[in-house]
Amino acid sequence: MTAPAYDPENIFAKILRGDLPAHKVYEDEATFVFMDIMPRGDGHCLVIPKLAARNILDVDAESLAAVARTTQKLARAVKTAFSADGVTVQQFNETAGGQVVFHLHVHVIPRFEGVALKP
Ligand code: DGP
Repeated sequence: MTAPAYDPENIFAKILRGDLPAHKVYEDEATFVFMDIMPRGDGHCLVIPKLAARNILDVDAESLAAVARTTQKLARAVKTAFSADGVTVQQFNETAGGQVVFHLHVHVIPRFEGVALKP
């Protein structure tokens, strides 16, 4: 089955273009990190590639590697910044996989012993 095409009008593409505001946390040549607008916990960030990619099913290997590097950097940074006990890293693909915004993104969420994520 053919994957649906990338839609350049998705919300995260608009954030990358500066057409929509976002609380930027980190940026390098290949990736951008900003706060999730509906955080499931304190410090909930999203890591995205700058190149167009719908999700993990169609991203190029180089962008995916850049996202992985930034995700590790962020996971370490938020764990320290929030004095967290752990970090949840989550990623969803296509509607059936729980994806809502169709630009590849990785959730990075600081976690604390005994504290559940908000739904
Ligand atoms: P999902 O595709 O299921 O991984 O969920 C998309 C996430 O994106 C969800 O946690 C909320 C977040 N989100 C949706 N719209 C915006 C927005 O306009 N700005 C920001 N910062 N986050 C958003």
